[in-house]
Amino acid sequence: MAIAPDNGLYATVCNMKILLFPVWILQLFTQAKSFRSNPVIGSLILNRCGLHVARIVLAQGIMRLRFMMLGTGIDQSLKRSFYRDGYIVIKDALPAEKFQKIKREVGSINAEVRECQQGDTLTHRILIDEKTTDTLPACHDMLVSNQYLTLHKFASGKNGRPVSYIQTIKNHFVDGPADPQKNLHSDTFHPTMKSWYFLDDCNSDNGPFTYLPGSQRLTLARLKWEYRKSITIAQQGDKYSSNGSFRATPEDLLSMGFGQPIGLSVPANTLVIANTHGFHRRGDAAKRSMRTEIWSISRSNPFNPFPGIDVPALARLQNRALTWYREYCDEKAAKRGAQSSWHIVSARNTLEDNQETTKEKEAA
Ligand SMILES: O=C(O)CCC(=O)C(=O)O
Ligand SMILES: [Fe+2]
Repeated sequence: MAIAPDNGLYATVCNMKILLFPVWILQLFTQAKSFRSNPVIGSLILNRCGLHVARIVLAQGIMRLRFMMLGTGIDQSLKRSFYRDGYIVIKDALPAEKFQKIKREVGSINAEVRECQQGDTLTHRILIDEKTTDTLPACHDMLVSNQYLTLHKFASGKNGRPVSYIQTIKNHFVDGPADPQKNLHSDTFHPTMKSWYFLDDCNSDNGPFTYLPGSQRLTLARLKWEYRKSITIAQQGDKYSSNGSFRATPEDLLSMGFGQPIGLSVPANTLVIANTHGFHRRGDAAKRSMRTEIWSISRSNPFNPFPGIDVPALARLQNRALTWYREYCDEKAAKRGAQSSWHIVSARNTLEDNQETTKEKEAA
C-alpha cells in the first residue's frame, strides 16, 4: 500500500495528531525509520530537501567513529573484511567438542518458542536469557566469551551485549506468497549488526544468508538511489520499504554499479557477522528445508557518538523488556481475537522437520 506522506502530514495536522509533532521531530535523532508512522521522516518536501540522505550521512559518520572506538583487539584481517565487504565469516568458530555440546543443548531444550510466518517461511525463536542459563550452559559460555563479545561490540559499534536467540528457519513449510526476507534489502538507513552462528550446514537447499559485498559503503551512487527512493516511496513504496527497510531490484543494483549478491554456503560451526545496512537477503531454498542458528542482533541510536558501557544488568533488563513487549502484543492481539505476529507455539517440533506446526495451524 502506498502512502502519501505530505497529504498524511496535512491530514494529521487536521486530526490534531499535531500534538505528536515534537515526538516525530525527536525521533529524527533516533533509529526510527518508518516513512509511514512518522510523517516527518516520510515528508516528501523534507526528503526533497535531503532529510533522508542527511540522516544517512550523519549516522554513517558517527557509527564509523564508534567502530573505531571498539575496534582495538580485533584481528586486522577480520576488520578489513568488515569494512570492505560488510561482513565477517569465521569457519570452525568453536572447537569441535564445544560446537557439539551447543548442538546437543539446543537439540534438547524445552523453552518458550515463538513463531512468525512470513510468506511461506516459518521462523521459530527461543530467547536466550537468564532463564535458559542452566539448560544452555555451553551456549551462554559462547555468548559471554571474550571473542564473541569483542567481535559483536565492534560490528555493532555498541559497547553492550546483543540480544540472542535460537532461531530456526523453516523454508516452504506453509502455503503462502514468497518469503519477503528473500528480497534483497537493507534493514535500515544506518549501520546495524546481525549475526548467525550456524548449527547446520547452509547451502542452496536451505537458503543461505546472502550478501552483496561492499553494499554497506556509502557511495555517491548509493546516496543518489537513497534520495530517489525517499521521494518516490510515497507513490511506489512496497510495505517493507515504506517501513524503512528499502528493497532493491536488479535494476537498482545496476544503477548503483553493483554485481551479484553472494550466497554464503558455509558449514555448521561458522559464525557470520554482518552489517545489515548493506544489501542482503535470505537465499532461495530449493525445497522444504530448515536451518538452525544462534542468531544475535544489536541495534542502537546511530546519532549517539558514545558506544555505551557494558553493564550485564542492562542486558538482563533488555531481555526482560523484550519478553514484556511480546506479552503485551499477545494480549493486544487476543483482544482482537487474533494471534500476535510472534505468537507462542506449543512446539517441540522447532528443530524437527515434521508436519506438526502446519497440522496445529489447521486444527486451530
Ligand atoms: O535469514 C537470513 O538469511 C536473512 C534474513 C534477514 O534479512 C534478516 O534477518 O535481516
Ligand atoms: Fe534483513
